[in-house]
Amino acid sequence: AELATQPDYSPETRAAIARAPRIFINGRWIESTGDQTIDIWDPSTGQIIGAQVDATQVDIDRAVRAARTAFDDGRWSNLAPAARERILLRLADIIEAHAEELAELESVDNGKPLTFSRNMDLPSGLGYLRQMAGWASRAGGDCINPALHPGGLFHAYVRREPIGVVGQIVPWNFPFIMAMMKVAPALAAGCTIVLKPAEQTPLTTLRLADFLSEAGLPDGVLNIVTGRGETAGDALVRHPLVDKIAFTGSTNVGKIINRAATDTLKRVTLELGGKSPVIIMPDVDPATTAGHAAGAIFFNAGQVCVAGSRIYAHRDVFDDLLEGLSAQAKGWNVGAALAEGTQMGPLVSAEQQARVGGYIEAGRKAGASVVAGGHIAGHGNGYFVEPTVLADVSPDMSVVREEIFGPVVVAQRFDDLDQVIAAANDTELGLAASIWTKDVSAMHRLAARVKAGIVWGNCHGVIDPALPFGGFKQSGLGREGGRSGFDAYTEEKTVIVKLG
Ligand code: TXE
Repeated sequence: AELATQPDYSPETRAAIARAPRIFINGRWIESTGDQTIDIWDPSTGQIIGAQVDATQVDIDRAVRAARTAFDDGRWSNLAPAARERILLRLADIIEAHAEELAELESVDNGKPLTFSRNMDLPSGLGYLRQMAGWASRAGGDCINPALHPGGLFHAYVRREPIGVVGQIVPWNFPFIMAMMKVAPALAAGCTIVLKPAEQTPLTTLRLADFLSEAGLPDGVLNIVTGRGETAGDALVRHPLVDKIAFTGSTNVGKIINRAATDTLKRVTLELGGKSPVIIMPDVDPATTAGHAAGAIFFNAGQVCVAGSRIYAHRDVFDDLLEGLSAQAKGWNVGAALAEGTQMGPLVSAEQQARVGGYIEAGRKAGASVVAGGHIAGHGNGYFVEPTVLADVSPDMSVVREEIFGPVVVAQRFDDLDQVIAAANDTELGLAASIWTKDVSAMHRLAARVKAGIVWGNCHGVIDPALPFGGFKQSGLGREGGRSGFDAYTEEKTVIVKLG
């Protein structure tokens, strides 16, 4: 089928991409100390549409020093918590007033359908900001009675204090949400920030800088610097004045960052890759469940850390499920991000398209059957890959073991609970899983045995700012969201006072 082409951009998008490359430090747009830039492209067309700064080590140092000063002089951390809360809520309102503009910018930059940016990315990112704003004025520690001393001899309590300067490095699959998931709890806790968006998708993060002073955020509290991971990102991770690094991205880079942060024993939270199983029990309606399973993998063109990339369907429903799933794959409307009716856009980059194409090829060579899709679609030079379903796979194939991060799912059958649990857990990753059944006890038995940070029952991909989010095993370290997400930006301090 013909893929719909990209309509013209709005005047707001044209203005945002026409800007000269600048970084945002200490409340001001400034030029880089270097002269290197990185292209910005539209994945729906493959066209270069703008440029961003490729920050130097000196740029990173400036940004970190601005954040350090802003933290150390208490201009943010010493505000009344309710004042921080109000500023964050005001920021959310300002962003919301620009929601339509930001949604289009996100779609142009990342390639995701405009309806999704509008109805998912913007509301969800704002949800994190508003949720975490509330924690600012609800934080506190416990008052604990010492165990080895007579009552009344000591007064002991635990304070929670902001960690300090935080370096935050985000990926390109949900640029706005990821930025909010990181910025919101850090600001609520009283930390100051150097935020680096992914080089593929800097646009909404840069636009955010324009709203900060209007919201009342003091200068230097949130600094935004663009640049390459291996240089700018690495300089941030190694900087001795940074107290914590929060990262979302690939498992490989997560390990590199964790090692680099060890030199100064920075606090580290990592949200890394996944290979999440979708377990389908024999009592479901296969046609309906096939639709849900398709959503679990093809949403955002499969560029989702919790994508349901391994389907395990019970033998009784496997054939019908596979048939329904391939009908879904063939029926999804693939096209340009801004085109009417697009359900799945392009992948973010030529690199990602080639990587996903390579996995499909490797699967084919290893003997997998391509039941639907399987092609890279070259239309209009956008980075499209067809929704793809692979069957007849074996557990050792790379398509079963590795995160593909594209619209590619492998479908396997199982006979009983023990077998499916063993298969589902046969991975070094452990981010998420979903279980589809009407059998309540099977649901909870499975939920307890799957090694994953999030387990969904009869749904997939539901993420909420009130709930912890993060991975077991090599899917990460620490949690974002909820109380644990806020606590991850604080240090505990125990105070013990002898009385009398
Ligand atoms: O990710 P990278 P890439 C997975 C997914 C995808 C693969 C590669 O499987 O196919 O990663 O994507 C910054 N020090 N995920 O290469 O490199 C970089 O600038 C400091 C899963 O794009 O991990 C960007 O801001 N920073 C994932 C961010 O890390 C470094 C989302 C992510 O880039 C750095 C994205 C370094 N040495 C990809 N190297 C998820 N969990 O959702 C890179 N960066």
